[in-house]
Amino acid sequence: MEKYDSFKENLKKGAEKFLNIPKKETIRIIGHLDADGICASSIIINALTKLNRKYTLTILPTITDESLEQLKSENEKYFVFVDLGSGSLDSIGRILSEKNIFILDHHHPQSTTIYNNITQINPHLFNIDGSDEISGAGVVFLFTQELVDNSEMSRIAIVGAIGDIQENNGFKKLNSEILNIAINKRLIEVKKGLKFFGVQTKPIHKLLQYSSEIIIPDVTGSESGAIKFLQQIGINPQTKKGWKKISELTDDEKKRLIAAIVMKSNNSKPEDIFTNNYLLIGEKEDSPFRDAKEFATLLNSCGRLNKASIGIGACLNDPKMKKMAIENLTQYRREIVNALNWYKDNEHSDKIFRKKNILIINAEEEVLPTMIGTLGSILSKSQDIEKNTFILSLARNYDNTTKVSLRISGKPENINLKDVIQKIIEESGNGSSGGHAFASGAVISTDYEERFIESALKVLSEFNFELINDSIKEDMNNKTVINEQL
Ligand SMILES: [Mn+2]
Repeated sequence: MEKYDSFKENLKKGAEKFLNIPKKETIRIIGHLDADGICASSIIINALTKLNRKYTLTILPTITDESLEQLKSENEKYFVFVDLGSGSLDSIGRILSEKNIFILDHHHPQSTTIYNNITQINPHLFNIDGSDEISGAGVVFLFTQELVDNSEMSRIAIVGAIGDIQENNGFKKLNSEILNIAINKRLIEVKKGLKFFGVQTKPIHKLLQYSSEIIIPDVTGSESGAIKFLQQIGINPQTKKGWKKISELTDDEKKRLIAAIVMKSNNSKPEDIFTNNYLLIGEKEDSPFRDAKEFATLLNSCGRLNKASIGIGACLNDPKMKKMAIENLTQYRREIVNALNWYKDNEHSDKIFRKKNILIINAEEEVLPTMIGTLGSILSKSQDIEKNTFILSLARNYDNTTKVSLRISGKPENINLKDVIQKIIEESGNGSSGGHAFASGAVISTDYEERFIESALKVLSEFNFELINDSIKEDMNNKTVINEQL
């Protein structure tokens, strides 16, 4: 049987099993705290509501033994992990051995061990690459379609895939099947547009100024340059009400803008300038819910500020929650500024340690644990940090654990940050890791901070960058754009 048929067969079987859960049981959903995880959670909630099932939901940044011990002590017997779980398969199998578990995930399974109490639905088990063919939200969507008609959530599955950076000039097989459902149901329309982030919501001159994709000499990075550029091509950057957005241009003005960008930018290929925009039908032109990319960013910011429930409400199309999600974005931007200010103020204190190729930041309680990865990502792209510098940052959670994140500047090839952090964990003897090649993280016990930092210094000092090919991978560069362009 073809691998896709086998996967779908598996979805069907899993769904049959799921429907056998007695109606009186409350289903415990555990979702991942990122845009994809929030989408995945809302998709299953939508289906369970239709099926008249009772559920409770918890959103976790990562699975730890402590969180599993907590779940073990709870009364519920039926658990569904969405967009996480496979990476902790053995811990779940060991600690939750008395529970009935469903794992709907697209991350690499930790092992090939079969647990009788675990039904795992994961494309990797069928040789389908979950890193770019389907997201957690996509897996959950296809699963729920076997339970009940949940097709209105296809648009949210696309937001999830975009949140996990699975779009690259279109989608691959399974994601594109889901997109077709959304297009046929008139939920999403795909339009070619300029490769700017925030096309729907930001003024044109700001798009030009802050673009990291379309580079125009004297315009990119300069507000006055961007304004002048618009004036030179006969576009007044202002309206009576304020700064003009792309949606306010006439067709003729749009053509002139595109022609001028094509002529003056440093990008030679059209695919460097244009991108697919996935637009949610029914959302207003200037709404952050209109473009799936902006929607995903909004969900990320909800997760980072521990307000995943607002994001879930937004995915379920609750108008009040959608309004709160937008307000949350303002708060999120403020937190980014706070984190950067803390860094600047403490650059020369003993909380920040710098040596060649290594920057270690221990923010302790000064930066939100959910923001520490964002701080690392922003620093990894900053001019002040030398190329090939590992940025290891730590901030404390409230439960005597510490969140660690690892980034690297200059995006060298052949370095997998998930492997690197795993090595540090093994060296220090404490913690569990997550993430991927270009952004990884861990949760450790706060008592181990010092030992972890020592181990990190040992592991990170062993890298010889002269031997590492540092040519920049185009797609890797694109992957971080979404979260940080705020
Ligand atoms: Mn995911």
